[in-house]
Amino acid sequence: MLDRRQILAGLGMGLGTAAIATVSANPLWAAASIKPDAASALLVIDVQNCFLPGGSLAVKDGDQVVPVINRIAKGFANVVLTQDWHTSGHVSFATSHGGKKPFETVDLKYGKQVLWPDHCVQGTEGAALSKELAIPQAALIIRKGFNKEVDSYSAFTEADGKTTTGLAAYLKSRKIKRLFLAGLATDFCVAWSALDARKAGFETSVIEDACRGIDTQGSLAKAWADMAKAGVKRIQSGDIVV
Ligand code: VGL
Ligand code: ZN
Repeated sequence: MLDRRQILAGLGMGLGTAAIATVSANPLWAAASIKPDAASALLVIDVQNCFLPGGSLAVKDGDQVVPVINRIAKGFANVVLTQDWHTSGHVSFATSHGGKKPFETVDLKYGKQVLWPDHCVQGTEGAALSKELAIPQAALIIRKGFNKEVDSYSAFTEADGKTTTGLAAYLKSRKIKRLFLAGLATDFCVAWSALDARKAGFETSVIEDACRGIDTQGSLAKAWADMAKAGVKRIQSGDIVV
C-alpha cells in the first residue's frame, strides 16, 4: 500500500525536482515509518549531569532530550548507554594547559584538541547519568575518555584513531546492523560516534530532536555536513515506531 509520503511525492511529479525533494524529504506530518527490529540498537550518548543545565559543560537545552529518548527507547530491545569518563587532570581540560581557556584548542600528538571546562570526572555526581533517564532494558554502559592523555568523543575509537572501546565488536557479536544515536552533544560525541559507526559498517541514523549541540566555532554545521557525507541519516524521533 502507498503511504501518504509516496502519494504526495507522486502528486509532486508535475512540480520541479526541488519541490519534490522538499515534499518527500521529511514532512512534519509523516507517519512513523522506522520500526526498530532485533538487529537495531539505540546508542544513548553521554546524558550525564555535567552536560545538563547547571553542569560544568552544560549543553543548551540538554535536558530536553531526556523525555524524547525515554519515549523512543521503549521501541528498542537493544540499548547501549555511554558515559564520558575522564580522569582528573585529563588532557582535554583547559586547566591541564597553563594559560589556556575553555573552547580554545591545542595541538596534541593525535591532532587538534578542543579544551573544555573540567567535566565528567570518574565517580563524581557530574559524571553520573541523568536520574531522569528511564531505560531499564539498557544492557551495556560504555565508558570512554578514561585515558588521561587521549580524549575519546567517540563511543567506538579514542581520538588517537586506533584504540577501540570494544563497542563495534560487541554490537557485531550481538548481530546488530542498524544504529540509532541520541544524546549529547550532537557536534562532538554523537557525531564522532556516528562517523565511527559508519566506518565500522553499521547503517547509522542520528535522531536530531533527541540530541542537542554545543556549537563552538561552527562545529554543529560541520558535524552535520561530515555526517551527511559519510552516509549518516538524519531522522526525527517521530519517524520511529514506538
Ligand atoms: C563531549 C565535549 C567534551 C560530548 C564530551 O559528550 O559531546 N563534548 N567531552
Ligand atoms: Zn569529555
